[in-house]
Amino acid sequence: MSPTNAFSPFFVALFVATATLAQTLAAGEPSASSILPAQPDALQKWQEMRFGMFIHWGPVSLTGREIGWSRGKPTPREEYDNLYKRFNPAQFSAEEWVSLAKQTGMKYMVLTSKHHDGFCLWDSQYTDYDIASTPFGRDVIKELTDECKRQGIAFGPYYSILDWYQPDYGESRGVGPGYELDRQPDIRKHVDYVKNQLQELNQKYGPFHVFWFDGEWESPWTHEMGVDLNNFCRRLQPDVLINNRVDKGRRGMHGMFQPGEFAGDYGTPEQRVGTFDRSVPWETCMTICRQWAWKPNDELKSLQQCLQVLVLTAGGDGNLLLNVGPMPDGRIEPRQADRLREMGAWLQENGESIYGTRGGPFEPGKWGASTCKGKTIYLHVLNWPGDRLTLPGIPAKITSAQLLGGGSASVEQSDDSIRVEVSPENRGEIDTVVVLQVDRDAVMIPPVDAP
Ligand code: JFZ
Repeated sequence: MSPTNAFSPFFVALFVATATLAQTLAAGEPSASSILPAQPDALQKWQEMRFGMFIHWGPVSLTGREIGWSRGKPTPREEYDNLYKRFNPAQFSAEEWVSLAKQTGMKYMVLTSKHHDGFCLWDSQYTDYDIASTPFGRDVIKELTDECKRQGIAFGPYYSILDWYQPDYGESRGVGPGYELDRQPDIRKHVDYVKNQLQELNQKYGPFHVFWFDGEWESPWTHEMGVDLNNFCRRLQPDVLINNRVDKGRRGMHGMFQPGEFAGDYGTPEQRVGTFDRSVPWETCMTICRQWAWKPNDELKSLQQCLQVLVLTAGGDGNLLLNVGPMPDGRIEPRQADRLREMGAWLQENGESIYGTRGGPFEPGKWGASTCKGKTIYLHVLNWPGDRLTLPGIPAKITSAQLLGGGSASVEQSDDSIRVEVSPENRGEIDTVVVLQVDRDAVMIPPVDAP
């Protein structure tokens, strides 16, 4: 290239433009195109599963207090950080846990591989604060992932980014046992630790259906780190899903976010049913009792509460990740297991109105919720307002109506309303599922508000 050409206005402009772009990227400006997205197939398969088991477990179960949060108060740090030396859940059986998930009608499982307290439920080469250092010694993640593969349950690790045990994490709660760091905490070292562990998990126990992150809200974690970690996971396993707690986009316990602007494939409403949303995938996480980790005599939700949550979630177009906290002996508490099996029995009868459906077209309300699949709409009537239920009209013709599992339902349709009647003796105790056939693809019917 001749000197004249190199200084031509065109090359000068190109040079300036490139330099500006490079500067922008180096400064870590949010750049939507830099977030590697989920594979649509993987997301759809996950949505079709609709129902999963969340498990919060670790040495903390010995105290009956909340995982992570009870470290320091009320359990002194010294004591909390040494619980693992007594952790010996001799009755742990991966076979029983996974069988229970199956009997419940759950299609996937998410387990706290590492919660905020930093303890690791697998044998990690990056720390000794792990299951291999307990008297138990068996690798919980190994046994569970093997069993999940055997029984056809998808598995994903919950992984807390914040780590109050690792000194390099650097948040004020984050001083580990005996650590007197003679230097400043270094978040870059912590990020390396996180990435090393995720790679290790994936290599030894993968593939996973999801990396379920948490603990993104504290100040050491930034948006740039979130995008970077998202892309790291995606490169590890291109078809994996990543929840939105990888990045800073989550708006409080509502759990929703702006995809594209922030990393993550789905929203994570916590301890509440998410609001109807077909454009951003979401998953409600909720405890079957009140605490995430096991607590003796914790208040257990009734079957009615559990099924209402499941139905309202599916009707809002979301997934449900229902949490159990196993006991220090390794068993899931029998009364919790019984409740789950009751849900499973209901799903045996009514599962076609949940799995593989989308929420709507009638948005959830006091009356209940609806789901749909193909040319079928499932009305889940949770509260009959009287003799009949009146719903707003839809631009589709209802060609038949009956109860799921048999039994008659009568429907009168006009342009602006639908009146549904089921005689009281034919109504379900908790949920009456009315199956409507319509003359077009029900998912294409625009969602309507149904208070
Ligand atoms: C988080 C965890 O802290 C909790 O232990 C559990 O694992 C849940 C699934 O996710 O929940 C939070 C997160 C943040 C707050 C409360 C609960 N907060 O900032 O008050």
